[in-house]
Amino acid sequence: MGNWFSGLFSKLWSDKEVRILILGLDGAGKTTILYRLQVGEVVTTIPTIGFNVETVTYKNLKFQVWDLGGQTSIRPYWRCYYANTDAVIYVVDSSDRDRMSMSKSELVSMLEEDELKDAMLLVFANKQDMPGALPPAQVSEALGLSALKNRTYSIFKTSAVKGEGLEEAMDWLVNNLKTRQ
Ligand code: G3D
Ligand code: MG
Repeated sequence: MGNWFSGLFSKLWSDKEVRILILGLDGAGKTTILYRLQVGEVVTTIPTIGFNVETVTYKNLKFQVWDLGGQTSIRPYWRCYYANTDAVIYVVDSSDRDRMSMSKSELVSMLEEDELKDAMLLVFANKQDMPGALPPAQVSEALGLSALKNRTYSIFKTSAVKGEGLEEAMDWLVNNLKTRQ
């Protein structure tokens, strides 16, 4: 259990479950981030072929992770996980310019889900350590974040492998979750 994480999230410890989804295209850095949080054992389940869900539960916090993109046939299964979601952490590989538009369309269609209409959005412009990584302002523009309506959101630059930017981002998340509890 990372010290910074437990300190940060101690504000949220109550009886109410807090559900956070970590989503994005494959290779964006989601699993790396999940391990970086050091919240406990990562459990992988496979509800259907080609769809792995990684789950970490710590006290009343539940993080669930899977890859967006790819086969449309498995999309209906994602819906089972959307209910009662408090926040979505959307992870983007800032150096993957070729798939930025795919990342945008996956984000847009995910946010159209009715079950996610009240979920706040935290975007990680990840892999900032890579040469040619787009800065967060450009990632924000590529994802069309300024067009979002009725959505509490923010974007942070991160490097999951270096562990940079995660605390600042999670701090924003906790403070916003706290105001809603
Ligand atoms: P995913 O779970 O979103 O599919 P992963 O992504 O967490 O498995 O990460 C995919 C690859 O990107 C991994 O490399 C991982 O180490 C790397 N990665 C994740 N975050 C960063 C980052 O911030 N910077 C850099 N440079 N690399 C990152 P491998 O080589 O194991 O496939
Ligand atoms: Mg993964």
